[in-house]
Amino acid sequence: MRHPSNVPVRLTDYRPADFLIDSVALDFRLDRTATRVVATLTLRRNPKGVPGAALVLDGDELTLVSLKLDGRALGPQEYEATPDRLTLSAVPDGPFTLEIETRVDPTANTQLSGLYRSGSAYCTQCEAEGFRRITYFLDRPDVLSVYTTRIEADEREAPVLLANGNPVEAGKIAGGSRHYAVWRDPFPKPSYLFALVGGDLGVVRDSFTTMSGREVALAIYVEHGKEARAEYAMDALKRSMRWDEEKFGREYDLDVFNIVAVSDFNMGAMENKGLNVFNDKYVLASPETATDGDYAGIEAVIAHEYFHNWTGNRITCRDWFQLCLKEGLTVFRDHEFSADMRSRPVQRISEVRGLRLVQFPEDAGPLAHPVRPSVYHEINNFYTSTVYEKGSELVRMLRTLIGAETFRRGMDIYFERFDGTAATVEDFLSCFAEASGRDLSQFALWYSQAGTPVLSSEGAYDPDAKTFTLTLKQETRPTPGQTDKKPVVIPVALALFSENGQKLDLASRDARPEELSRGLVELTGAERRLTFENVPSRPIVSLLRGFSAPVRLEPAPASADLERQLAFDDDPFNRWQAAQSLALRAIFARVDAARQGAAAPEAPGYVAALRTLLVGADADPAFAAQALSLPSVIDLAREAGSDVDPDVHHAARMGLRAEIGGALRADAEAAYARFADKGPYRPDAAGAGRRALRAVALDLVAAGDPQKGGALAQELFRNAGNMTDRLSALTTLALLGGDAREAAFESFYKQFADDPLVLDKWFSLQATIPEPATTQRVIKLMSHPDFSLTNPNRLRALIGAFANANLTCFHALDGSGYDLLTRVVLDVDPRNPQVAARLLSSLRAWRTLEARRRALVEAKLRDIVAREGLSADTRDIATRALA
Ligand code: 0A1
Ligand code: ZN
Repeated sequence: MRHPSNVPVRLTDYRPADFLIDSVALDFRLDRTATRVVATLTLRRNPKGVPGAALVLDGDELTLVSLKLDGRALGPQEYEATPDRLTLSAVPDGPFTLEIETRVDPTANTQLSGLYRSGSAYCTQCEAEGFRRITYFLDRPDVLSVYTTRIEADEREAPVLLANGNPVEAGKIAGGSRHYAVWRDPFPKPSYLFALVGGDLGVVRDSFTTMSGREVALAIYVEHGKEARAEYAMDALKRSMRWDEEKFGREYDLDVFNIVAVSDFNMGAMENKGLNVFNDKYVLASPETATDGDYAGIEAVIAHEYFHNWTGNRITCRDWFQLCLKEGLTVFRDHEFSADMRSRPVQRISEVRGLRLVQFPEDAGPLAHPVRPSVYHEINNFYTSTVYEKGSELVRMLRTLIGAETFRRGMDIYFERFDGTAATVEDFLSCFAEASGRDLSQFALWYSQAGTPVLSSEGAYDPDAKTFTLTLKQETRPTPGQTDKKPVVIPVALALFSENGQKLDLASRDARPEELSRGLVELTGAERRLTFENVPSRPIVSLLRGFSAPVRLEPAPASADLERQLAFDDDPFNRWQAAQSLALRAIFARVDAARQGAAAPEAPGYVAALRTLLVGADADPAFAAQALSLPSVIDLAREAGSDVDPDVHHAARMGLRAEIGGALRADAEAAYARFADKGPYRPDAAGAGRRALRAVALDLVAAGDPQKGGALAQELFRNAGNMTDRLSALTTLALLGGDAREAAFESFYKQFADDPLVLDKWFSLQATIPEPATTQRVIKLMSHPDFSLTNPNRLRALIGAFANANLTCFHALDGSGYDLLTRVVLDVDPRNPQVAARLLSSLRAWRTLEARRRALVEAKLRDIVAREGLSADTRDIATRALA
């Protein structure tokens, strides 16, 4: 395990590497506990490096077996080797070869970084700094090399041998059961994109003809017997390949594209060149085992990793500070893909929900950092929602500002100019500055400034002059280490509607003509005032349409305006936003009343609006399902911003839910019946929308009439033809409680005991039951034979779900939730620091809690940082969380 270093890595300290590695030949002899790796590197001095500098290669827990320079074995006095560094002070300037033999133990590698075992397979994970756990190397993204990989293994144990690039050669080794395969990747790449896999795996094959007519052999490797469950992923892969050609002109470049699904994986998936390795959660699906959400997730992650081939692999990052260069851009591309494959408005709503759920709290708390951070202690902790999701929002904003066509031209310049290089955010932006002729220096602030800007608006109507004056202001609050915030450029998409829902033409002397014609004004300073003319009556303002910038908009319009917006705004995102704002207002009114001991106020206007949505749901069930869903307790905590008491928020939310359920009972029952599944299950957006609406209807029935809801849920649970419906039934039963719930959990377990991905759902759902007994249930589940502290998916399913999605239990006033989390974090930390640190990040918003809970968390964090032997990852999160 790497131990904390007190030396931070800073963006301003970037220096080119002192050496370049043109080619790498790797020779692996796979063995469960003693794999031998021979790496032959062709090196030369980098003209941009420090002249005469020693060659210092990175390592991590490595055992050096032997070392040769230009074929000559080196004696121990000629180099210095420690587990985490290999130093050679005297090396030639011109090209020379270094042959390094190391020995690694894949079975003991519980960190799942480097070469490790997942089930009976060997696999690797090298991003960000895992390659140095395989061999000594210049393990940094700006050192690009051509790789040849030879793998040798026992054929009975590992009939399948894969690495990056194209297959070159394979055969048996005489005199035994061993065989080998050689792969060559002609595209220079950084070490973090290296991968190999060896194992006994089933495979699904297909092929794809690229836009220039080249045939690519596609394969997805999975556990034997699960091949049929990879069909949807294969279909998503082919659609992704076609989409990238059509939308970005990007063609695939190797003869093969391989995907391997493994069950032990720290993250979602990894874009290794030509050999993507996936968490099996994002590959395997069947109607009986996967929900609509799982299918959508598979489609998105398959696309994401495939799109990295151009945005990440062909053009990679100069250093890890530029992570958003590949991640933000690739998330933007996968979001666009999903929008094209499914419903664009529903996709946008779910993107924004995701952003607000994790990124906004991150940006408002002690772990806040810019999309491009300027300092880190542990890079693994920067695979964050800020880098990914906010990073994607920045690319989207850029497109909004310069227009889709100019954006595409900028992308073409980017691909053309930076192909084969390790680039920076500045390189990226320069392409769009050139394409648009705009100065993007203020836009660049979005990359360096942390925190979510607050956009506030104020409107004043003058009935005599028939003018409407809109004042927009922005402010970004200080974040750790950044007190002085400058105004950023905010594209504000807007429209004005008359009271009867007519969209008004925008006329104003305070805006440029193209701002008015596009309905997009730019706020570049702290404040901007716009007076609109020819406004016949007080207008309804639709602001930040389509969520045109990642900001918090304050205040929400008056309720009467929100109700109108929900009825007639032609921007679906803002219709959904209006429903959310109404719900938030209704819940917070209940919170206030509860705090004052007053009777709960009702929200008849909101309820009436929901009735209209429910009755008219047939037009777009997926949208209606989103608009009918109440904000979660996490949403409430974020919106409250301070003095958060999840118990009070949960009670108010449940109160409003009961009010809605009571009022809409008949409509909900009717919708539940109307949206019953017809025909065979299809994982498409239309079917998913109907099922989502039906799940919302079931929840409303249960809210208004628990008995009826329970009966319907039991029936659905028994007869469901797919996992989506079965899980919505179980979710309803979980909330209702009682014997029916326990019986359903038991029968679910019996039915799916052999299916790890389904069991994850079983663990998760139990962990999120919002009642005090859940903490004990979770503790008990930790002794369940199917629980495991070593499988990241299982750990996230139980502990991650508890800490992130069960706020009332996790934040219980007796501290039991915090005890549970910290116990697990400390237990997991020595084995898998990345996963431990990520679990601990669930405390990202602790400073917004009310004082008693805050004190409990602070004590826990102080206790953690005082521990000796903590990993760099966990120490970094705990230390920053206390900032
Ligand atoms: N680049 C991958 C995510 C990833 C990052 C780190 C990993 O190990 C520490 C693994 C995967 C992606 O964006 O999909
Ligand atoms: Zn990615």
